Amino acid sequence: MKPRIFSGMQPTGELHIGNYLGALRNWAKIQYDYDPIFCIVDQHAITAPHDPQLLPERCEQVAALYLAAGLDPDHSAVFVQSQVSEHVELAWIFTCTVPFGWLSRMTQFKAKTLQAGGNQDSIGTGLFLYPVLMAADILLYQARFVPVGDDQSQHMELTRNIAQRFNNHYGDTFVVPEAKMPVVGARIMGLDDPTKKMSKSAASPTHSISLLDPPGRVRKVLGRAVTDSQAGVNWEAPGNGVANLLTIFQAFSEWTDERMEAHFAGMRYGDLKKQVAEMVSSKLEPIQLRYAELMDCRDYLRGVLRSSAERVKPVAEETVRAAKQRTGLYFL
Ligand code: AQP
Repeated sequence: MKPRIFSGMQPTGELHIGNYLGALRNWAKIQYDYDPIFCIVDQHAITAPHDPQLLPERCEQVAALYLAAGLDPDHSAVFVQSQVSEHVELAWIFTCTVPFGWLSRMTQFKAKTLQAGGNQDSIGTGLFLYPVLMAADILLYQARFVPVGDDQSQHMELTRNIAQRFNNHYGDTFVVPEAKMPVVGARIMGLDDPTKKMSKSAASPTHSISLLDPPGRVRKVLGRAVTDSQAGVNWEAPGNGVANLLTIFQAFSEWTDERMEAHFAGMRYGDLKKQVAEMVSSKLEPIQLRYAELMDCRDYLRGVLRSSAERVKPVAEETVRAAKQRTGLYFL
C-alpha cells in the first residue's frame, strides 16, 4: 500500500501563488506516488470573522481550484472538512491532551492576534485552538506525509508532538507524520512587503497575486513589487524583494540555478518584473480556463466532494473509535 498524504487549505479568500507554489502544485505532482487525501478546511475558516453566506461558495471555489491545478478526483480524495464530523471529535480529545503552554507558543496565533488589533476580547478561542484541529485533521487519516509550505513548520512540529504525547500516554495509536516541502517556493513573500509571507487575508491590493488574476492585474501588481535601490539583479546577494521575484520565476519555470543566473544576473528590475509577470500569467492561464469550466459544472463538483467525503469517512471513524477506546470514553 502506498503511504498516505493529507493536506488542506482554508476557504478564506482567493488562493494565491504562494498557496499554489508552496502546496497545491506539489500535491498535484506527487499525488500518484501516494494514497492522497486533500481537504478544504472550512472549520478553520470560521476561526476568523467571515461571511456565512459566502463560505459554502468559497469551498466550491477552492475545490474547483484544486481540480483545475491538477488534482485527479478519481485518485485523490477532495472533500470539505465539516462533512466529516470526526475532525472535531478528535480535536476535542487532543485539546484535553495538549498542554496550554504548547499552544501559547504558536507564532501564527500571536501574529494573527496582532493583525486583529491585539485585543484578546475580540479574538475567538478557535484561533487559539486552531493548531489542535489541524493536528486532528492530519492524524485522523494516519497520514505519513503532509505536503505544506514552510509557514506550517511550527504547526507540523506540534502535530508530531501531539501524536507522540498521545501514543506515550495511551499506547500506539497515531502515525507520526512528516512535513513535505518544495525545494523552491516553500515560502513566497508579500510583494508589497517581502519580509512578510504572502497571505490570503492581507488587506493591501498590491500584496499578492491570486490564481485567478488576469494578465493585466498580474503585470500591474508585479510592476509595483517592492525591490531595492541597486541598479540591477545582484545574483550573489539580492535584496528580499528581488530574491522573492526570482523565486517566483524559478518556481514557476522550474529552471536550474545556472540557467537563472545566466539569464537574470545584472538585469534591470523593470525587465525582471515584466518577465516574471509573463511567466506567472502563462502558467496561470490553463488553470483559469479549467477553473471556469468546473465552476459551470456544479453538480460534478458537488459529486466529487460528496463521494470523497464518503470515501474517507470510514478511515476517520476507525481512528476516532481507537482514540476513544484508548482514552477510556464510554462505548457499547
Ligand atoms: N506565502 C506562502 N508561500 C508558500 N506556501 C504558502 N502557504 C500559505 N502561504 C504560503 C501554504 O498554503 C497552504 C494553505 O494554507 P491555509 O489556507 O491553511 O492558510 P495559511 O497558511 O494561513 O495561508 P494564507 O494564505 O496565509 O491564508 P490566511 O491569510 O487565511 O491565513 C499551506 O500548506 C501553507 O503552508
